[in-house]
Amino acid sequence: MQPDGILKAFIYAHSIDEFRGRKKRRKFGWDAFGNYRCLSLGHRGSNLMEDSTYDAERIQVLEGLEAVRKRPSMYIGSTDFHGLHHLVYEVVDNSIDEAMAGFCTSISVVMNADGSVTVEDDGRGIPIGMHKKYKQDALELVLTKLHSGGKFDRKTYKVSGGLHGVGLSVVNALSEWLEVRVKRQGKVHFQRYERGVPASPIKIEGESQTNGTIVRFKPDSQIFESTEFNYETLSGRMREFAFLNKGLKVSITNSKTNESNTYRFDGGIQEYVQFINRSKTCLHEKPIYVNMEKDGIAIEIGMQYTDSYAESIYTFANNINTTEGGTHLVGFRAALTKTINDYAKQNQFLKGNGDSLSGEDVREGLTAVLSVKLPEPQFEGQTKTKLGNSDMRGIVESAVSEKLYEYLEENPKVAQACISKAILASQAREAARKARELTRRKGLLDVGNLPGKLSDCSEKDPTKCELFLVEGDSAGGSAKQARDRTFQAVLPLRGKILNVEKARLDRMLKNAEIRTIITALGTGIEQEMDVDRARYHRVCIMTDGDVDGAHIRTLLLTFFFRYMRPMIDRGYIYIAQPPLYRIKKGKTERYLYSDRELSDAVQELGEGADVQRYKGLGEMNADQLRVTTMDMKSRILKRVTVEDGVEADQLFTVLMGDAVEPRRNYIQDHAKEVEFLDV
Ligand code: 0RA
Repeated sequence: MQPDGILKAFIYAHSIDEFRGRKKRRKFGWDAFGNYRCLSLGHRGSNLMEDSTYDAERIQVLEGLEAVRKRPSMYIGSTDFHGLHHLVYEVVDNSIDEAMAGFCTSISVVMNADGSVTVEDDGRGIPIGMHKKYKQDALELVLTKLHSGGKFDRKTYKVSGGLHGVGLSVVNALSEWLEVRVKRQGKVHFQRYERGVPASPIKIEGESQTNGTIVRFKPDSQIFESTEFNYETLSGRMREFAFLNKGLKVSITNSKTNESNTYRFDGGIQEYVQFINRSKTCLHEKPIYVNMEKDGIAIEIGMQYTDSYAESIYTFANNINTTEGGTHLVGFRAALTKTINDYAKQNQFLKGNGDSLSGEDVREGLTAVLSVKLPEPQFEGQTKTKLGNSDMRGIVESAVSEKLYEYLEENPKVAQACISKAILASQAREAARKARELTRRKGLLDVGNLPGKLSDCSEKDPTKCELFLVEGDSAGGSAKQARDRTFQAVLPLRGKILNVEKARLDRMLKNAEIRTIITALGTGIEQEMDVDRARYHRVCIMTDGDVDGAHIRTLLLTFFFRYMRPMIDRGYIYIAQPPLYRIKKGKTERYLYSDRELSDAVQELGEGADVQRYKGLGEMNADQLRVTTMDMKSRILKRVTVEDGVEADQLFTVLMGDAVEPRRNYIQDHAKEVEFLDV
């Protein structure tokens, strides 16, 4: 999974269609437990026999772990990059729980040279000692029995739990080996597991005055597509954990490269908001901050207005990023709209009696982070990232209303700045509404009235349809010839599209290229957008491999990120991968998609091979474009996903916004990766 070009580390593009040469051959057969499974994942029988308490309970445990190994995706979502990193989050989650319960102040994560990861905390340590009911040591139970973590009544609610909340046993089952050290009762207890099965009894390794848990595990290469951890990814998540858990120290180290970071934020979410806004121009210096606990529910909110046009609201429930929103977000929005309107009316900011500011108006330019912690979170929605607990709406709404009104009254200057901005937003929205009405009247947002430039496909089922957004009329022409017209549509884009980071909606809707894209997609825009009306479930951005191409791609991604985010979240946006080189020797001809492929091919074909570098799509004829970039059988498409919404938001602001200084700094910092960025 290679991060894509300039969006490296923030928006990852994942290959679909095929994983070249990645397919693993596995042998399947019947195992000792009567399961049909991959035989190469076998247990070491001797481990089992060593222990005499090989009773029914134990068989159950093993069957539980077998189930995990057979269908890992059911427990950790996938066995790709995400699933792999999920293992670390799962272990850290347990330490975070210990921190939430008030017993742990520091967590450290180390990527070891042997590919394993060590997570250490200074909590109470996993309980040691025979468990009466299960007739097994508590430590072994936590590590081998599914969901056993919750079986010991840990007083507080399980706060984090991870997206899948599956516990240490799942990590254990999916690790080639796992070693746990528990510092408790003055001793260091040690046990090793192999593929979830104890490889030793619990031993006392030494003495310790302090308490804590150390888990070291090596992900199983028989399970995961790749077992290489990414430092940036882990580091970003650890930073998020630290922001969301005020005062907790979280450190991360890559022992291969000696990179290291230690995060600790005593300001919690207030600092998080400042961090997100660090390269934006803010309307007030300090974020408005709410931090309260009531009836076992914790609410922490930070909010700060900036001069930008986008709203950036991030919500979390029990440390999980609720990207689909939910009741807490609904409550927050309701409180914001109502409170700002109340204050504005009370202080004669709004003239007419019927005048009021809409939700969009009061959220323009707002950066907010909302974090709730509650006993039994219900996660709903397509990706289980929507909070469902209905009482959260009222709780958040009243908390925010009260604190926000208080804040506005105490800070009249800030209040005035925010409300003036909302009024401007309201006026712009009115202009946009008029523009939209105009466009609607002309039928431009109407699917029945598709732009002439669009060469549509004949298929009508959106799940099968693809739209190629192609840079330039000439490449557009080749793409039209190269496509399969039954399901592939082509829309050539002339020149640069508008930078939406610097324009409000009304100006955006006056831009011909943007309008054409909206019409072709059929979704509408912003609050009127309905992703279910998308006419294509694959929208492929196809630009030249030069500076201009990279710029146009970024402009398009900015547009989708800011105004059609659901298209990205649903996985409908892709980046076409035209080849970078063609190598030819005699009758052998090959297209190469990376410098690595090129050097491999040069080695293989030896002297006298002729290499051509493609700078633009225009250098390929229609046949070449088909084979290399458009034909399902031979192309590679990369799906655009937002790995980290906060980082992506920041990146778009930096790259496409007004401020020159942060952009220059970013480009200097990332000079090596940013091959094609013009300043
Ligand atoms: C169950 C019960 C208790 C603590 C833990 C589990 C625990 C698990 C992990 C995993 C990583 N770090 C951990 N720290 C604690 C409570 C034990 C007690 O009451 O003393």
